[in-house]
This record gives sequence, C-alpha cells and structure tokens, in this order.
Amino acid sequence: MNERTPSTAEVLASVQRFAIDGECVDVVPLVRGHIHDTFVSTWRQNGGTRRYLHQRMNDKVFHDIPAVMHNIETVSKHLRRKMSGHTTLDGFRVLDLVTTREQRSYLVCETGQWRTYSFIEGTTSHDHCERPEQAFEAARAFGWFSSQLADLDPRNLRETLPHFFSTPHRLQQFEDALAEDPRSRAEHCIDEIRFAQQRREMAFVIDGMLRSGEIPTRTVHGDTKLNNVLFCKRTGRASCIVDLDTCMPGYSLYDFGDLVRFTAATSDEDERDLDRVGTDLELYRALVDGYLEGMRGTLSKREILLMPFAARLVTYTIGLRFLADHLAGDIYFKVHREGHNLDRARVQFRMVERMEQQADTMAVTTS
Ligand code: GN1
Ligand code: MG
Repeated sequence: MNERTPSTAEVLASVQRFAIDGECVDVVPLVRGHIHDTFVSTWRQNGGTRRYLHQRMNDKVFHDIPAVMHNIETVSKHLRRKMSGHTTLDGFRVLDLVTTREQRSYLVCETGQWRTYSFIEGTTSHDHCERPEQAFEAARAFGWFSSQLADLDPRNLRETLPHFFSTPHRLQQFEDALAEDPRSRAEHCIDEIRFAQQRREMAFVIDGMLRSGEIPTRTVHGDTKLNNVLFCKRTGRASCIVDLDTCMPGYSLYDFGDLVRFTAATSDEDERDLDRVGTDLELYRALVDGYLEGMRGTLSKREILLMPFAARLVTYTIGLRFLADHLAGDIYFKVHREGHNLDRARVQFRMVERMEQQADTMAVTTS
C-alpha cells in the first residue's frame, strides 16, 4: 500500500470501478479507526442520491487481504442465510458488500486494495457512550452477533492476523520491541515498561484455559468498539455491527473485555490527563447485562465469572500493543502526534489499575 493518503482524484478513480449506478457527485474522507483509509461517496441515481462507504485496506497490517475478504463474505453469507430474504434478523441488518464492475469483492489498483459497502442510512455511530442504554444496546448487539456465529464452523474462517487475541503473543511482541528499542525510547517510559512487566503472569491465564478446554474457542468479532455499532437514529436501538476485519476464532470474553475497555471508559483512548481515566461502573453493568442478553445463554458459567477479568486482561493487552508500537517506532497504529501510542498505552494501563482497585464491585455472579 502506498503510505500517502490518496488524492481526491485517486479516490474518485477507484470508487468508480465498483458496480454502482449513476454519477458520483461527492467523496469525502471519514476519519475513523487506526488502520484503513475510509471515504464516503454520494451518487446521483434515478432522481435521488445514495451513499457508499469505501475503504482502502491497510495491507501492511493485513498481509492477506483475500483472506480478510473471505472471512467477511463467509460471515455475511452465514447471517444472510439466516435472514432468509428478510432485510433484518432479530432487528439487525447485515452490511452489503458492493462488488467491482468485474464482480470481485474488492478492487486491486495502483493506489491499493479497496472495498465498498452500501451506506446504511438512518443510522449513526458514537465515539463516546452517552448513557447506560447505549452501552446495553452495543453489548447486546455484539453478544447477538457472536451467538449467531456459534453454528458457523470456525474452520471456514482464516486466521488473518495470527495470534491476534493471544496476550502471550502480545507480551512477546512487547519484549522484542523492548529488547531492540530501535528509537531509544525505552528510557523515557520506564514506568510503563515496569507496569507491563509486573503483570506478565496475567497474560497466560486465558490461553491456558483455552488449551485445557476449560473455556471454548468461539467465533468472535474482535474489535468491539462502540463506534463499530450502528444505532438507528429513530429508535436508538443497535441496528448493525460493522468492521468484520478481525472476525476470527478466538475467545468470546475478548469481545466483552474490549467492549468494557472502550465503551465504559471515562476518557478518550488517548487522553493525556490521566486523572480522567477510569471505568464507569454503571456503564460496565449495562455492558454485562446487554452482553448476557445478546448471548442468549451461550456463555458457560465459567465464562460469565471471568467477565471482569477479561475486561482487565484485554485492556492490559491493548496497552501492551500500544506500548510495543511506541517502542518499535509507530509502525502499526496510525499516530497523529508525537508520543501518541505512549499516551494510548498510559490510558490503558491506568484503566487496568482502576479495575484492579474496583475488582470487588466488578464481580459478576451466576445464579
Ligand atoms: C485497531 O483501527 P481500529 O479502531 O479498527 C485494532 C484493534 C485495537 C484498536 C485500538 C486490526 O482497531 O485491534 O483494539 O485499534 N485493529 C487491528 O483502538 O489491529
Ligand atoms: Mg477495526
């Protein structure tokens, strides 16, 4: 992939190679996420207008784009089969991939590899959680998504990012980056490095349980940020799950932990004032309730009891990833300022600390 953000003319040239009728009258960037470049286009069609969402996929992160697209198509087909001709399933919609004019699921051209979705009108997404009902809805949606994939054979999905959910793997990446320290940044983040090292034991808990069969491998979404849920503008209910890039076999508690990390956070992911960082316990409870409702009894008792631990573990894991990338020289996550990944790591670690202090209040019981 070309490092440079494509020009408007290049974007226009790419989007016109998708099987969309009419005339493209506008295309604007949508600044969202740390990985791909996203754009929204508007087309004049039969007297009205329609919008589409385009992404130039990051092939430095996803080396195997065909495998990513294979997973997205497999999951979408699975859900669509259950819809049997209806536009929604349990009130949820499924993203519509628009093929290229040659009927391929994505486009390969000079500027990179692109995919296109129909824009789901009448919906909105949130970067911050405004109230417990929203948290409940988001968690219910991700729980529903995972429960719908319970009967999809995980062997049909490819592991697009090897060991993506594995905390021991993330710990190793962090330790490698620290040993190499190519930008001599380690001396400026001694406290964060120590924080990560002091909690290394935690990294092996879930992998051990997966190996022993104590908890099952499930197909998970893998990136359960609040802004990966589209909400109906009219009803406020969750209506579509987006960003299926990391939909792979994993452990369901990863999804739950990532939900807490992002949606119950009292600050932005890159907040510099660490006093603002923490976990909102009311939102946390709403996430627990929503996730359990969405999962409809799919989770085992063991998994339910592990929910608060998963919140801490996933937050720690993402903190390790940010810190490792800072040490490695910001080669994975897009950064918008100096020290951006370090700021992000600090926020994650502060949240872990707060969750440790709140462990009793965060406990989940089973009846
Ligand atoms: C990345 O760019 P975005 O928001 O889709 C990352 C997730 C992290 C997240 C942290 C493929 O997701 O795993 O949790 O940043 N996606 C990938 O904000 O690495
Ligand atoms: Mg994502």
